[in-house]
Amino acid sequence: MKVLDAEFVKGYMRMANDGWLEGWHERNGGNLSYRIKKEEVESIKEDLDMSGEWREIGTTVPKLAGEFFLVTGSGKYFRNVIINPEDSICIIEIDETGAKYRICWGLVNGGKPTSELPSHLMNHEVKIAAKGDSYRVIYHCHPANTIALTFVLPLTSEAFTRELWEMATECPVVFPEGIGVVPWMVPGGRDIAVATSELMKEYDVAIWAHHGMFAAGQDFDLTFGLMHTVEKAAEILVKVRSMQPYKTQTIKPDEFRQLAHDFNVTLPEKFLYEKQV
Ligand code: 2HA
Ligand code: ZN
Repeated sequence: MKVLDAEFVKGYMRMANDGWLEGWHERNGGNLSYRIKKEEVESIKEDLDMSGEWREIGTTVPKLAGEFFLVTGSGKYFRNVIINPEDSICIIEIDETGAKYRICWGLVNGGKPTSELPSHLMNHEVKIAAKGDSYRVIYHCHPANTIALTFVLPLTSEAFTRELWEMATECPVVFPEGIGVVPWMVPGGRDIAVATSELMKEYDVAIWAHHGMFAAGQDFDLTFGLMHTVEKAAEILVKVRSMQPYKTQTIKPDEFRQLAHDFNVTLPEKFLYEKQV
């Protein structure tokens, strides 16, 4: 089968375009990676070129040896993915040491995978260790409301989790583990990848202060839905704070405990501290 006829490629392109339509991908902002299933790789093998040269990833991901990923290209625009996928995205294979990759399809006009490849691959590796084989998608975007909050909330997991949980009753059910926060760091390298993947051991969402957000999930719907839920909660908080500095009422710690009980999720007590509304 041709790569562009595969269902997972269609799902990937739809998600990329949905992110563009949300306004989360100005210029070349953001990147998306999908860890391709073994049977999906088999189904498109005839369309892959296995003669590309091996290049350094910039970090090592030994648990991903031999895996294939569909990823956005560095400097490519999300708005172009749906109209010119062969130019905008690529399939890469990781070598047996986990230190190198080669391009097997796509980027027909040259280029390389996303500048955030170390973060994507280290996040995938951490998710395999934490969740087994189920997590497949890592998504990075630049959603304005979440970024705006990184200028006013303390840059802690406790502050972001609790404030965003309060903004919509579905939030603690959608991300019961909470949200990680990475302080401002230079993007694109191993250091920010290490910091992000450390948080991904515990959380499915990591916010990059003054930059954007990473989300991890089992499939395109869950990962996009998670990003959408967090950013919508951030939008509500921005609106609330624009009206007045403090809330008049909110969801209280005991109400979260009641919600956790009824929805059968565990909400860590560290997020249920006493505070001013
Ligand atoms: O431009 O979002 O973090 C791609 C990015 C880098
Ligand atoms: Zn970015």
